[in-house]
Amino acid sequence: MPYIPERFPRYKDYVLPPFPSLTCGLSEQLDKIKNFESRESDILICTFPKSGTHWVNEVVNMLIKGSAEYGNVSKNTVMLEGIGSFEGLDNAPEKSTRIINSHLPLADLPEKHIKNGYKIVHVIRNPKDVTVSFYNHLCNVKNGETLELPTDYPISWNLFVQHYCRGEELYGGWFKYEKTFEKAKENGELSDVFTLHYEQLKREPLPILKSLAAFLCVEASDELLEDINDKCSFDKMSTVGEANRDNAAVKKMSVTGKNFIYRKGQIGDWKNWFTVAQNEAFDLLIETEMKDSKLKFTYQ
Ligand code: PPS
Repeated sequence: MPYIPERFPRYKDYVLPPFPSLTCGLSEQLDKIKNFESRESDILICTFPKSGTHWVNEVVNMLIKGSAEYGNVSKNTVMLEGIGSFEGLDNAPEKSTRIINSHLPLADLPEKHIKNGYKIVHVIRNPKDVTVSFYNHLCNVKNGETLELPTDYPISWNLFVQHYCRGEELYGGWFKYEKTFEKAKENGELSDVFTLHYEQLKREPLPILKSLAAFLCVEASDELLEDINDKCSFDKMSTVGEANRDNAAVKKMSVTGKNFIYRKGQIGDWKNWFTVAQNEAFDLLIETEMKDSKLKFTYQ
């Protein structure tokens, strides 16, 4: 049983989940993304999957609007690798701020956006919680018409945790993704980047929201920040917020018929999944992979 379903399409040295909305082949889609006509006012949210993209997407949208109202564009409809047609983005008024997102590795993001140093919001989450969240995501995607998973998927957690993050997995793996971003920031290849950690946003949301507003060059009163924080809390987003917008598409893909994106929204759920041996092996992997990195993570 392969760790990643064999039917997941391959691009260069990594695989992506199949996106039912695509109207062309994966490599054509990736070419479109590379050549995407970025604008100076665009905000690109870059995350490895399961790092809090939906959450930060909602926050950024509210900050740009200057109001704590849920919008009507869901994260998935502006995720570059899953977009069926770029027409909506191309036709957006010149003066509007387009907020887009992607889980693609840095090398495959829109060239113009990166070269011209347009704004990027980069979210990082500790790799243990990302692994658990990703595993649950895959387990919750049903076999069938939308994502063609083998019928006996998922594989066991034990197998998943051993293979996850090593090299050529989904989206190229967490380690490669985060190390590439870190290096590009150090080299000055990425200039206008706001990096935030999922755990920081969870623990001290208001100072992070304030700094994010400053980065986005928007005025935001303390009252607005508090409102945004409230509307973007896990409880609200999973009940009245984004979860509703995304419901039709996500529910269709879901084994349970529920929106599986909003699972627990906690720091440290990995402790309910990793055995002592799995955790030791994973710690060793982190130590080896991140030996040259200055990134620090919060695991609980
Ligand atoms: S995806 O599918 O890759 O776009 O998923 P992504 O949105 O990046 O990450 C999903 C995880 O983020 C949690 N989440 C939140 N945590 C805290 N607060 C808020 N508001 C919030 N919204 C989403 C979500 O529950 C997933 O994590 P897990 O650990 O699976 O619960």
